[in-house]
Amino acid sequence: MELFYAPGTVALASLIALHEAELPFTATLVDFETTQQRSADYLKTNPKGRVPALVSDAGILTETPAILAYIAALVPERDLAPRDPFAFAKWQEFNSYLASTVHVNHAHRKRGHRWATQPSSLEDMAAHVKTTMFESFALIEDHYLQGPWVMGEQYTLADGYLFKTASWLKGDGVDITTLPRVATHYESMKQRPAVQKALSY
Ligand SMILES: N[C@@H](CCC(=O)N[C@@H](CS)C(=O)NCC(=O)O)C(=O)O
Repeated sequence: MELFYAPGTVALASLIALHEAELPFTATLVDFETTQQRSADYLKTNPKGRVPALVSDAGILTETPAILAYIAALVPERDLAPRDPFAFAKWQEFNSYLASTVHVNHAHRKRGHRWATQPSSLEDMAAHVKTTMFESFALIEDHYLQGPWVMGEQYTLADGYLFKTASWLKGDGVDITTLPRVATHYESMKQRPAVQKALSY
């Protein structure tokens, strides 16, 4: 498999997942400095012009929740996603919340041009990110994060996804120590060899 990634992006969750699964893959850098994500060549792989994209023998996958579910399904014996149908759906609920709400909240700070053009609108959106990120992480702190891992005792690929999104808090103006369970999870994740390998790209 080939994972298209850029450093500092949500693609880290997929890099962590591939290392946790110990699946063979190559990582291909998409250079955001030269806006390679919007080059004609890359758009053939991912017409959305975003990372991550995972190219496998079965086809191309985009969207982090889909990529994580696929990687977990390739190695069921590793229990990287819940087996119980309801627990699996709750796991997808959490991953979907990160993709559809948390990531979108974060993107309003530097990617406001996706939604508005007026400078005052962009400034307003960027200024509000501190609030929306705190609110969504307070929900994760109080409602989703069971501890020590997202799903409780079972480490799953949602943990790498939470780790990546939590890494945005500081830049978004949220002090992670005001979210003690998220902060503990973040520190635990840094100890995992798969995370250290993924951070080295
Ligand atoms: N919903 C997608 C979001 C992917 C996404 O927005 N990736 C960002 C990096 S964090 C990106 O590629 N941005 C490039 C751009 O906006 O030009 C996912 O979860 O994988």
